[in-house]
Amino acid sequence: MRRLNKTEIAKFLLDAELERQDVVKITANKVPDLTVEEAYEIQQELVTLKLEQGHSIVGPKMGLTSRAKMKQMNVEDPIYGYIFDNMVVQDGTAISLSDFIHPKVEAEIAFILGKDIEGPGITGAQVLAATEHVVSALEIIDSRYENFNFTLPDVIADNASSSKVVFGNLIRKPEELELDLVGTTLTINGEIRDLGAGAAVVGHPANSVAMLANMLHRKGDKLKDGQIILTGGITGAVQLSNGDVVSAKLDGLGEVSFSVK
Ligand code: OOG
Ligand code: MG
Repeated sequence: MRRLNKTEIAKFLLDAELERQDVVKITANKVPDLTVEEAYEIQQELVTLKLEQGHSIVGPKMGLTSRAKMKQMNVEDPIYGYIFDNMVVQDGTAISLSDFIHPKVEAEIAFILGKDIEGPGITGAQVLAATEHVVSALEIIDSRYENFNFTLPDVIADNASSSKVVFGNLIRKPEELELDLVGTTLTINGEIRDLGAGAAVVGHPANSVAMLANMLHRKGDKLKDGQIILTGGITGAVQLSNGDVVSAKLDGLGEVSFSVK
């Protein structure tokens, strides 16, 4: 029998995050045949450890939902992870590079739910009916693995590289917009580094939330009223450097920004 201590691996990844020290991916030597299911169990241990440290969940997030992201990371399936309250950075403020290992930024659309959503069989239309508001977001991801090099189970265990998130302050009703047609630019120091539209995210960002509800159902969980859900990068992720001024503009959802010091 192979040995798999899920709590030990969760602690290993949490330590890497707290110490800002990258580590070799789990599948390189610890558990070469780690399955997706086991990886979500490690993620659950990591979530429990964070809750025990007094942090609370803002909402689950989806990742690897666009072609741009799947191609960039060489991984084919969408995944989920969790955003915690201590990961939220105020719009327009500065982050410090010393708080990260090798951060990257991506532009996303976030959904704020007005009702619980419980799978299976949830559709994008049902998600839109249960969504109170949508906002723009910049997600800062910071894989705990060397060079952002991972397999699907590795990145799942690592809470989908979650690190920080900045939400825009223009709050809109989902029915006021065609979310698949929301044009998006990601600008760093005045230069557009990537662009896209909402449809890059599994055809429509609401489909991403529907997928999430259906994935959570497999572990007997659901999306909850009041949660804020990141639907996944519309753009590829761009490496951050000291002095960067980062902003994303999303048509109808305004601008969201931060700087790096
Ligand atoms: C995994 C996180 C992916 C997204 O929006 O696609 C993600 C990674 O690329 O390190 O947050
Ligand atoms: Mg993301």
